[in-house]
Amino acid sequence: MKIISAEMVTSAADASGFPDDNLPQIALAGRSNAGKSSLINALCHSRGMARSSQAPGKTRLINFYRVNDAFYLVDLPGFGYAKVGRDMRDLMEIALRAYFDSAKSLKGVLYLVDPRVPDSPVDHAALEWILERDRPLMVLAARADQLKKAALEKALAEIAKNHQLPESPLPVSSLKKTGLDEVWAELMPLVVQ
Ligand SMILES: Nc1nc2c(ncn2[C@@H]2O[C@H](COP(=O)(O)OP(=O)(O)OP(=O)(O)O)[C@@H](O)[C@H]2O)c(=O)[nH]1
Ligand SMILES: [Mg+2]
Repeated sequence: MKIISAEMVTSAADASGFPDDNLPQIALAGRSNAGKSSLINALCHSRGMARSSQAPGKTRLINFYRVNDAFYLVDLPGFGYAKVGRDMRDLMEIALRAYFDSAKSLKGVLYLVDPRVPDSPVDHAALEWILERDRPLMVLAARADQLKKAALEKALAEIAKNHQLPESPLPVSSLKKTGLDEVWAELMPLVVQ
């Protein structure tokens, strides 16, 4: 995908703040720290448009990035992050729920799994929750550079088996910029109107 423009448009905690145009949206979901914000930057060739952090729980609101004035990449708060305190966790959950319930233009979900944790209970719960909402889902193995080839292959097979995926997750690395063209190839048909 040729990126002509990519900009942060808005950040919202509930449906009143979501964009009300009808541009298609692709959401990035996954456990906290899986690398969602970093992947948005990598996909858009941007260094710091989406804020990432070593400390999990960085993204707490729903952030909308408009790409090529044609569609949005939507950065969601991490699923299941316990250390932010009960009130904040509730707010993050409410935001996630509000997003999935109200996003008419949500065309697909990229779900990031950390291949170093191929059988996370949080991923089980989150994937089940997303599948109930019936949106096209693509599972990625993020931060793939952190495993050696053989270990990565093993993790990909385990993720597919543990989560009963129809196919192996696509490995991506925002750091090494690998797998990005493959992600765009999957997204392209979902975002062209
Ligand atoms: N080695 C490596 N590290 C990565 C990669 N992608 C992200 N990271 C690191 O992982 C940490 C978390 O990345 P984020 O992009 O903030 O993760 P997130 O999923 O947005 O996290 P929350 O906003 O807390 O839900 C940061 O320290 C990143 O630098 C990658 O492809 N390879
Ligand atoms: Mg984030």
